[in-house]
Amino acid sequence: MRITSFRTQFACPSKTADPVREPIASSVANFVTLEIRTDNGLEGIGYAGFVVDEMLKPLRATVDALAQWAVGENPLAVEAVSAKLLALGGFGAPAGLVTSAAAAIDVALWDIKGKAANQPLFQLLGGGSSRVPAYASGYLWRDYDAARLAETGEALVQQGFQAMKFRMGAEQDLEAEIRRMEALRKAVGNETKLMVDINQGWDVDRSIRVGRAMDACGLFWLEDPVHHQDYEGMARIADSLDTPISTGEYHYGIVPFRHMLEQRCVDIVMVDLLRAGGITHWMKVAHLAEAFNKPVVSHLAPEVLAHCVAAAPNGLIVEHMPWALPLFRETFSMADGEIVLPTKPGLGLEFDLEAIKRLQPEG
Ligand code: SMN
Ligand code: MG
Repeated sequence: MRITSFRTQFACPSKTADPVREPIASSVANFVTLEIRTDNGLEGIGYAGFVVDEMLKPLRATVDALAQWAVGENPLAVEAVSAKLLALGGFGAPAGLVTSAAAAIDVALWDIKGKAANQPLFQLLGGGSSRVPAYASGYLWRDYDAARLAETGEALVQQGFQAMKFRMGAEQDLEAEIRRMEALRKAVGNETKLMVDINQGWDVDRSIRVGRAMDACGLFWLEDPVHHQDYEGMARIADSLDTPISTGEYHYGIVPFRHMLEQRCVDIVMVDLLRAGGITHWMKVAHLAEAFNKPVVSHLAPEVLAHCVAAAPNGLIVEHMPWALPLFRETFSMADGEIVLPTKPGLGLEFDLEAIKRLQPEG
């Protein structure tokens, strides 16, 4: 089998996102979609994105350049194609664009691989179940006061979510941070898993001080309290707190995860699909984490990564972030707080070409 052609398009759900309820989506829910075709009539899809408007054109140019290098290659040879594209792209430098573009292609090739084998992706990757726990991520923002946080959290419980992530790090005084957290806990009850994301906003001392209050609140994890490359600082925080530390979403490729795991700065390994380099590389990090007896969780792209979390023996929970869902005709369903994956071959996804047409950027 050979790759014969490809097509890329822009798709910007940011255009229709509500800037108050979905502040980040209205800035970064922008994508480059990719369709790859083969000489035996199979088609695989993928996308790159989660970038501001201004980055869309360079991102599409990078996907186009790398996809052109993939034409003529065997789509089933995912490792070989990925290695070739990363090398030609300058070994992932500039990492942001090249690695994301290579990841989009890798995802499309796994989709083809699943269709060729007539198996859903989670099964092809070795998973046994189409169901995987998920947590709501796109709703509880840093600038919400305690009342808004509590009200939104309660609504998510009503919708059936049993786990959800909120953000902290905007308050000047520690008491205010803790009051927000306690208000949310009270609203969602002790049975709901609560994660908190700091997006690298604190220093080590503040992380340990607020983190001790979190230990009392029973949080499921504390995410990225300090800069993602501060392995030593992250390790001190992890050592000082009972609340598990999750980090990893900001790292490119697979090698940084070796250092994070060796330095014991992570309890729950979070891996981004596009920054890792695609499904091939996401699964490698999952297996590396398994060797350190650590669970792995996804970052963004639930319609793709739910397959990977379902397949990894140490897969813990999927981030349910809905930003890319408008690109597809149908995705997964939810039942009892879990994602139920489609059992069609490959990703089980089809682009909604009409929706994509409506989501074109201006100018
Ligand atoms: C996040 C950061 C940046 C873009 C999207 C999402 C956030 C998360 O850190 O973990 O969801
Ligand atoms: Mg995060």
